[in-house]
Amino acid sequence: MPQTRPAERSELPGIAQRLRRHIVTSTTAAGSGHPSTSLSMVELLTVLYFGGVLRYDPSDPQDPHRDRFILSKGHGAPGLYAVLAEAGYFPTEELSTLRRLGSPLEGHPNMCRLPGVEASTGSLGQGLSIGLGHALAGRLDGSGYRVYVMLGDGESEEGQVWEAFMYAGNHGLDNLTAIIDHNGYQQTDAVDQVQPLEPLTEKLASFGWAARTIDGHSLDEVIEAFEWARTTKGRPQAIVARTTKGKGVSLLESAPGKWHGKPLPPDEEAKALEEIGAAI
Ligand SMILES: Cc1ncc(C[n+]2csc(CCOP(=O)(O)OP(=O)(O)O)c2C)c(N)n1
Ligand SMILES: [Mg+2]
Repeated sequence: MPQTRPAERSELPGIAQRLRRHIVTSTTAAGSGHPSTSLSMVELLTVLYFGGVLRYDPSDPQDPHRDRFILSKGHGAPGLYAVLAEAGYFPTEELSTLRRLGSPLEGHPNMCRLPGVEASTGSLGQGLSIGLGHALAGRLDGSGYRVYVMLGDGESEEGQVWEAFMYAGNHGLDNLTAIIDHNGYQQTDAVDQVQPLEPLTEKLASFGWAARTIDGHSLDEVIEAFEWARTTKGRPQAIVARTTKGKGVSLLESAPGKWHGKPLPPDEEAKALEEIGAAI
């Protein structure tokens, strides 16, 4: 059975900082990609992979008993690649090959090319259904693995997402945890302007999920929420994480609609890295 790979609590801020640096440098080197999308989920990814939540083994990525993490908002690939590299799936130096021809670090995650990627995503709206399939299979097989799916809030407007929420709630799939990266923005505008989701937590509860809202940048709240999810029985769990799109880089935070899907230009990179802080 694969194990969690917990870091000390005191190490988590430094890991989050390294992920932010990787996200900025890899997308600026590529000249494309989604840094702001990736930055909003950094604390969530840090706790999943280093806070003792996910059970995984980079030397045996297909272990049938591993926990699954599915990045449904696949355009957040730079964030996923950063945490997979830090977790030991591949050397961090390879992050600079993001989006290069021939690199397995494609613009959106490709499960056929990169160990640690559980689902090929990028066409939004599908990841929760894929996770649901894993969760059902785990129940049928009597395996104790758990499934975690990260969704965007804009993505959560899609119909297929609500079919999956409905099915998982109706079938009491308590080995399934959804994390909604509720950064308030989608591609061009605020979610509230396009298709308001509120009251999101209450809607999820009405679909049979155990649901709660947290500050997605508070490591302590994220740690506590994953522990709550793991120990909740009889119902799937939804963690609605309030986050900031572009968190940690003031230019990206200042205009989330404008910066969606845009890397920082090279002349803004040094300032961004200074804001994030020197690598620990
Ligand atoms: C099915 C589908 N429709 C449209 C897109 C184009 N698209 C890429 S990112 C995005 C916005 C997603 O917003 P959100 O889910 O809130 O993610 P965020 O970047 O804010 O984390 C859209 C519409 C897509 N990838 N897939
Ligand atoms: Mg969003």
